[in-house]
Amino acid sequence: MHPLRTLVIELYDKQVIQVGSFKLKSGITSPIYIDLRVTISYPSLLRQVVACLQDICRSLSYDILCGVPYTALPFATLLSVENSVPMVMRRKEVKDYGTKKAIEGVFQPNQTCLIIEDLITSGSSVLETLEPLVKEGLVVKDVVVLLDREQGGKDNLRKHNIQLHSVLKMTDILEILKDSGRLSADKVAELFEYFHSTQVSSNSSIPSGMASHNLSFEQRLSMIRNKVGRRLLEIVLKKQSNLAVAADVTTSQELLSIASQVGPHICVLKTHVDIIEDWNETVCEQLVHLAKSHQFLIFEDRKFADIGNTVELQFTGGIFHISQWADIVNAHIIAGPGTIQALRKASEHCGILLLAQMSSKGNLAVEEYTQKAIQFAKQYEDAVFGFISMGCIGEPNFIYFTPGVKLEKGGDSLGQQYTDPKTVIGIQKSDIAIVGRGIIHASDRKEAALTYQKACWDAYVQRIGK
Ligand code: S5P
Repeated sequence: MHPLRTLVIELYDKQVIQVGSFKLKSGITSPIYIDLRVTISYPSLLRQVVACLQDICRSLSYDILCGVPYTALPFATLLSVENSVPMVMRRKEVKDYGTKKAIEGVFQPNQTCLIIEDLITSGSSVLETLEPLVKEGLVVKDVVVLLDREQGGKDNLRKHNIQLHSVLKMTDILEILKDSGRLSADKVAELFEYFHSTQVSSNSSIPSGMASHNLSFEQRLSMIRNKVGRRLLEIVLKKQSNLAVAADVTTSQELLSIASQVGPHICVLKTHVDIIEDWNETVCEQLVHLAKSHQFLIFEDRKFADIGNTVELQFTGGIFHISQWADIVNAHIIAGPGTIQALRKASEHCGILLLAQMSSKGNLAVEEYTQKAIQFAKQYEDAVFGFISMGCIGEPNFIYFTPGVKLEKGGDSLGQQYTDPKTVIGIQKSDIAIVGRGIIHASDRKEAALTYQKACWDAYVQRIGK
């Protein structure tokens, strides 16, 4: 029998691969569960795994090996011994105490390091290992993985100029399990459908520059340069809420009623002031008063996009005088840095978010655009404290806001695409979830806000492993 076929059947028979309904660490339910840690309990199985990895490693050139902790560590160790190639280890814990090294072992800058991983989904664990290796001057070109779930990892790594080599793909596994009679054709068709529909698209996945940090809001507080950003994190921590509500309603009465209903459960209330038909100064004062008493920030989602001079007028003037009451505004980067300069010049009390990605189908904020937004943010870090993005796309000194969040996945008829809070906060590692119709259209908005608050906060707590 072909060695890969033997391996898959053995992985299934030893229950390394299980089919059923499993709640993953991320909170997502998956019809398949793969626990490659089990392989250390079966030396002959472990030997087969390593032999298959070895077949791929043979064709690559490298000076040093590094396994992604923890499951791939024994694989890397055995490969290291087998090939007499030295190994390094990445420390998994966050290094915030000075002298401890991020990478253990002896190595020289510019040596080529081959990363070994057990299983890849989006590629985020590999990227977490990649970052400290690159920081130490090692060169990483290839990753060898036992199993590719084919959910976006290969593309994500390619964006970092890293090539993924896999022993097995999910498709191969399912075919082998079907052919060997382990799974019925219907079951396999159902699993194919699941993997197809849960593809991590390149827009919702982590683009290059993705942060590998796993720092808590407490740890990040002192890293944020802009004072509105810091104030936001203080509120988030105090209220244990990383929920922003998008109050997309058209009357001031509804806006104020939403602000008082959801106020205790949110850190930010997002407005579109230009859709309120009866906006006036008194409404504005009442909203600001509610923000103070319930302790939330007001984010006017104006999406400034014009040349600096026009933006300054739009921000300070007209009938809305946004600069006088908004704590946060956002801007597209399409017109260049002048937009940011104008906002920064007009108000130092207002923090800026840049639109680096969007939630809507077919949007044009692709990888290169996202990278430009990150570059602008770094340039104006005193005023820009974060992004509108589909997850964490940069470093921990910025805050990531994600719109298009709803407990029920799907979308609307005009291109909005929804992702659930657990995925947005737990997997895509965003910080603040923006929920609109999920709460606004609920029969009991207060209760819905509480449900979302809990879901978003739990996902955050689980992510940082508190
Ligand atoms: O890419 C984006 C950016 C934003 S700010 N996609 C979005 O949906 N938004 C805003 O988030 C949008 O303008 C709306 O106010 C909110 C989403 O509302 P929902 O009702 O679809 O949750």
